[in-house]
This record gives sequence, C-alpha cells and structure tokens, in this order.
Amino acid sequence: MHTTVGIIGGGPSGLLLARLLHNAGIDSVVLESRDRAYVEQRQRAGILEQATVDVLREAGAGARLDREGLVHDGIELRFDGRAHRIDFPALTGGRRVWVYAQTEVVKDLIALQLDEGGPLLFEAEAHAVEGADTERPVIRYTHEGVEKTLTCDYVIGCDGFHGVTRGAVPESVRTTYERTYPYSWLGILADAAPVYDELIYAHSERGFALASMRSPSVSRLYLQVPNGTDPADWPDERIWDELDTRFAVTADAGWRLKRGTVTAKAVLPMRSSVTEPMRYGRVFLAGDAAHIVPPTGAKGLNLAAADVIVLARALIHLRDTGSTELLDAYSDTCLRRVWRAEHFSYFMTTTLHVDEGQSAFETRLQLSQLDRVASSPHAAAELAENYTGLPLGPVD
Ligand code: FAS
Ligand code: PHB
Repeated sequence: MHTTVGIIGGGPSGLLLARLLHNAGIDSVVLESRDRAYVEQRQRAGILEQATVDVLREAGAGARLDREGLVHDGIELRFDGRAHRIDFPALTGGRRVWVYAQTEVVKDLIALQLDEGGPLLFEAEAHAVEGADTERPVIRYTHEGVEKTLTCDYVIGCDGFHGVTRGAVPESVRTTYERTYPYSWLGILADAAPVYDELIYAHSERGFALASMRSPSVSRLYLQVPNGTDPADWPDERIWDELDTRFAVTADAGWRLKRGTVTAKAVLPMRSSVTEPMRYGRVFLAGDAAHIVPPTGAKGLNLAAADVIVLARALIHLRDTGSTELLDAYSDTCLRRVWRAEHFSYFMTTTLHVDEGQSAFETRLQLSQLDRVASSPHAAAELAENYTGLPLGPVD
C-alpha cells in the first residue's frame, strides 16, 4: 500500500493530523497499535487551549465540544491557607480554556476519520521505519497477524513516548534532553459533582493536589505521591481525606469535596523530555513522540495539537507551491513553542510540588513565588498567558 503521509499512532496528534490533511485533500493512512475501545477510554488530558479549540472547530471536529465542553475563565491557586483566582480573560485580553477530556477529542476524531477520512487501521503495530533519508520511506507493520508494508512520501511519528518512530532518527543526529521528577501523581475519576467551578491547584506541606473535572457530575482529581506508589495503598477514603487536607483554606475551614464512587485510579510518573531535531529526512516527529511535559501545566495534548497544525500547514504549502520552506522550518518552529511549554510545565511543577527532601528554605521560595503571582498582575499575566496557550505561529 502507498500513501502520501503515513501516520504512526492514532492518538490526538495522529488523528488531528489525518483530519487536517483530509480537509486539504492530502491522503494519509493512520496505523494505531491498540484497538478502538482502548484508545477511546485511555484517561489522559482534560484541558484544551483556545488555539486547540479553534483548530478543532475549523477542522469540523468541534460540534460536541461546543455542546458538552466547559468553558473556564480561570483557575484557583491555593497555598499557605490562602486562595487566589487567576482571571484569564482579564490578564490575556480574552483568552480562556475548555474542559473537554482527551478521550472525547479522540472519540470525535476517530468517528470523523472512519466516516469521511482515509484508512485508520486499529491493532496495526508499526515495528520499523526504514528509508527516512530516501524519497520513499517505508513503514513495516503488523495488522491482523500479517506483516505488511506501507510506502509513503512522508512518515509522521505520532506514536507517543514509547513509539518506534523516534528510533528512525539516527543517534548520531538525535539529542534527547530530559528530567525526571522525584514524585508522581495519583489520579482518580469519581462520580462526584465538583463543588468548585474552576480548577484548583494546591501547594501544601503534604504535597500538591489538583481538582479538575470531566462534567458537572464527574470529578477528576490528582494527588502528589512518591514515585513507585501502589494505587492499592490508597483506598478511596484515604484519598478523599488527603485531598480535603491539601485543599484546606483558612478563611473557609468547612470547605470539603463532595465524595462519590471512584471509577478509575492510576499512578502516573512525571517527566520532561525533548528530542531534537523533530525531523530526519522525510520522517517527522509530533506530539509525545518528540516531547513530554509534566501534566501540571496542562500542555501535553495542546503541544501535540500545535505540532500537527504546523506540520499540516507545511505539507499543504508544499503541495500548493512546491516549496519545502515551511517543512524545512518545522522542527525549529515547533521547538520554540515546545521549550516554552517545557519551561512553564517545569515552573508549575516545581513551584507547586513539595519534594520530600526539599529544605524549609526552598518551601519559602515556593510560597514567595506563589505570593508574587497572587499580588502582581504582571506575574499573574505570565502564568495566564502560558496556561491559556500562546497564539500559534512564531513564539514572541
Ligand atoms: P499519545 O501517546 O496520546 O498517542 C500515541 C498513540 O500511538 C497511542 O494511541 C499508541 O497506542 C500508538 N502507538 C504507539 N506505538 C505504536 C506503534 N508502534 N504502532 C502504532 N501505533 C503506536 N496531558 C495533559 O495536558 N494533561 C494531563 O492530565 C495529562 N495526563 C496524562 C496521563 C498519562 C498517563 C499520560 C501518558 C499522558 C498524559 N498527558 C496529559 C499527556 C497526554 O495527553 C499527551 O500529551 C497526549 O496523549 C499526546 O498525544 P499524542 O502525541 O497523540 O500521543
Ligand atoms: C485534567 O483534567 O486531567 C487535568 C487538568 C489540568 C492539568 C492536568 C490534568 O494541569
């Protein structure tokens, strides 16, 4: 089989890229190693930036998002017994974010791809990408137990952190920058109505906590836990008690989360990672295949979307003009945005999490930084601009 653009990975980046190319009349094939049910229920991100929402709408994938997504104009920071709201539109000239889970974005894009798009093969695992430096790169994959080959004009690795495409960039030209964090997140989904209207990010001596949501009746909550934590060590009541402790504010001593049935519980590690360059020959990396951020800044999914928006524009430009100018600039264009998001995610993570080994001095520095954000509109604006997402295009 041959296609113009071979896409490895049917997560948000691969699916959005396929949609953008389809709408532009460029053919592609998406190879996804897992089955449809798995990718549609895999709990991941929850926040969409304005630019991501705009592109999903333009791509014809925004109908359910507009019906069911929750528009949020801010977040609340809690620290040192205090609470402070960051007002996004006031600080950014009108930008806001949407709460619409990655699972729902994936469902919407899969439905469109199956209805209108090119081939989307589930349980099709790519195990090699060959000829990256030739005019005809090849993907070798297994589908329905049969070894197959897909020849392409271009191969895009949208196969996440554990995918195979990164390996197509020779080690001699590939540099990976990374940092692991001395803590993880214990995340739960609960059939419990959020008692908060916007997300709450809490710094506490006992560790970080985040209150998010999936709908007016479903809460999504996270607790900082030590690396290697076994979810079985955290029975539901212990989670609820710890969350209430970490979200405590002096002015409202009675504040409590509404409790409910915990329907999902998982521990996820925290890491930062960037692979440069995001291109080798006719093979490109996008999304988690190229970079990972700790989820504290809600950047992961949005960075993946930004990569494929830049890539789709470049492939369309090539088709329309014959010029590879935008394609040749892809890696540098994306990396400026990636590093900005890496820094913001690092800032949010190291400011809000209390490392077990950190000194009292370091904790005071964190509280001073949070007090600065709460007292200076300039410091608050820097957080709000990064959280709501910098406009697509060159990062100024
Ligand atoms: P993905 O990893 O989503 O998709 C890659 C796809 O490629 C997968 O479907 C995989 O099955 C497939 N694949 C892999 N190898 C393959 C192969 N050899 N052949 C074919 N297919 C292959 N971001 C946030 O903003 N907020 C969060 O709270 C958050 N929580 C997260 C929790 C977890 C456990 C993880 C792992 C990530 C989380 N993220 C979060 C980040 C996450 O949302 C990613 O940024 C987002 O999924 C990136 O999308 P993709 O680049 O498409 O990669
Ligand atoms: C989520 O809703 O899953 C979520 C929201 C904000 C984050 C991380 C995760 O920073």
